[in-house]
Amino acid sequence: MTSAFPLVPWPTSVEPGEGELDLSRVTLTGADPERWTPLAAQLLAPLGVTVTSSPAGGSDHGGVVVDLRLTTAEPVVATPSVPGGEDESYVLTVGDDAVAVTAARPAGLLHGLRSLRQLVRPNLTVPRVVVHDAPRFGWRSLMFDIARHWFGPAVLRRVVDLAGAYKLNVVHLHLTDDQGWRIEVPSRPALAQISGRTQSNVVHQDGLVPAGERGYLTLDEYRELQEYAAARFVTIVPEIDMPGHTFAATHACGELTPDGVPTPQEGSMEVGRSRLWLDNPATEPWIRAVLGDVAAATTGPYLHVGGDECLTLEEPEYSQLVRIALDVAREHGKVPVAWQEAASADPGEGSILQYWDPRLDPAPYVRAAESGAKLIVTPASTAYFDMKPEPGHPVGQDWIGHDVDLRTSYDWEPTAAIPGLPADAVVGAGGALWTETIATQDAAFSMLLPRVPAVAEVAWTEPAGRDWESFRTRIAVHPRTWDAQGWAWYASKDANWA
Ligand code: TNX
Repeated sequence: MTSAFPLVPWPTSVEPGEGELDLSRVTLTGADPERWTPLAAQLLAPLGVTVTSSPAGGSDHGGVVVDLRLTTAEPVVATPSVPGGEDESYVLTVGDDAVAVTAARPAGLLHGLRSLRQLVRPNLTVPRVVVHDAPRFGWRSLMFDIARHWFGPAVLRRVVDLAGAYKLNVVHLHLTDDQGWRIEVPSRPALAQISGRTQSNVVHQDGLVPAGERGYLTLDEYRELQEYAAARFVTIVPEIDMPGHTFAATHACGELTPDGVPTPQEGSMEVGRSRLWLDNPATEPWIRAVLGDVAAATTGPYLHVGGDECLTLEEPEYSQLVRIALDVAREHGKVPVAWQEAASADPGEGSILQYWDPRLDPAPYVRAAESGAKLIVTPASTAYFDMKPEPGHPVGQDWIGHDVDLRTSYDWEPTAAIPGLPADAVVGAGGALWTETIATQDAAFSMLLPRVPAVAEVAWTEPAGRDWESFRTRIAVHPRTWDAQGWAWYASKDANWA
């Protein structure tokens, strides 16, 4: 079953039929087929499948009809709700001589096409089957750090494609940190102009973005990226990290420091030394202006305000600064998201905390959930794709103290990650790629693959449908697609490569 149907993430149900269909040519019909043609072609053409559409119905081109049907009927299985989330369920039927994808919402149609792509064999046949499917969690995310090293729009579109291929629906962009600032902010142009030039000094020892590259997203590029992602039902969540991880901010905006002198360029991998100051009269107006500009440029419902690793900031100053950021996000109509440490600011109802560090006492997150916060779970111990998958891996970190190989990324349960937390407080799961040691698209993708699919299955598939032996066999045929798209990957010893 698993080798005939190498679907990742594994669906709610898979009912095999008899025989197979030749899918070398397909004709899209049904709901607005012209809208779907470029997306279907992007998925299927790299495998050799020709895609056309026929708004009038029927197959003018002799290919197999793929009928896309939007129903207004009840969803097959209700998608759990997160703020802004919508139904993503679908039914995919590879029938006697046609394919049908049925969904209540457009996102489900694209998920159905993504599943169809995974069923295409090297000889361009697909096995007859009926797939019913819906996600377990409404938030399924991949975080990508473009602050430590700059990655431009072309790479970011590929990251969206990879996330979408595995039915992740959030790409969280870590846009600011000590080493660099990656988004244009009209009210504080120095941020991008000065700190857009800087980055980690681990790979490029001058700590500079290569000449000829801008080093930050203009607002036009940011808008276009969000449109690209939205067409694929992926929400971009921007993160402006504060009140720590702020050397790029204090380097560009000297008024943020106690003596008004800009901090030096920061390229090292050390964390926890940078900060904002609550009693500096420049601080709150800066937070309001920067978060206001980013919120205004953001089409999705979320704004991530950071809050992690403020090792030189004491209470209550830390929590007061975080509260300002959470409030500003809300004032701009956004759902605030923050790293787990922000629990001390009592973020409350309508906020989301992102759990990452299993070394810290979980009691504050349990209390935050009791007062209405929701949690998304991206533990460093299983879902940090910058962790080395095995000792001696050429890039990556190892501070979590063990390898994060494919099996480690697969074998974990989001609702059990935080001891004492009620399961219904968890609204999502995902993974994260930090880029202190990662400077190229190939280095990034070889950390993401094959581990992103593992975490995607953790976030999408109910525990009863998850099975390591099945996964390590299903994933083994996916490199054909990765290679066809030019996505680098790492040959984990855990997978059952054919
Ligand atoms: C911890 S995760 C960090 C990041 C580092 C990462 C490296 C988190 C919220 N903070 O600043 O890049 O570890 O693995």
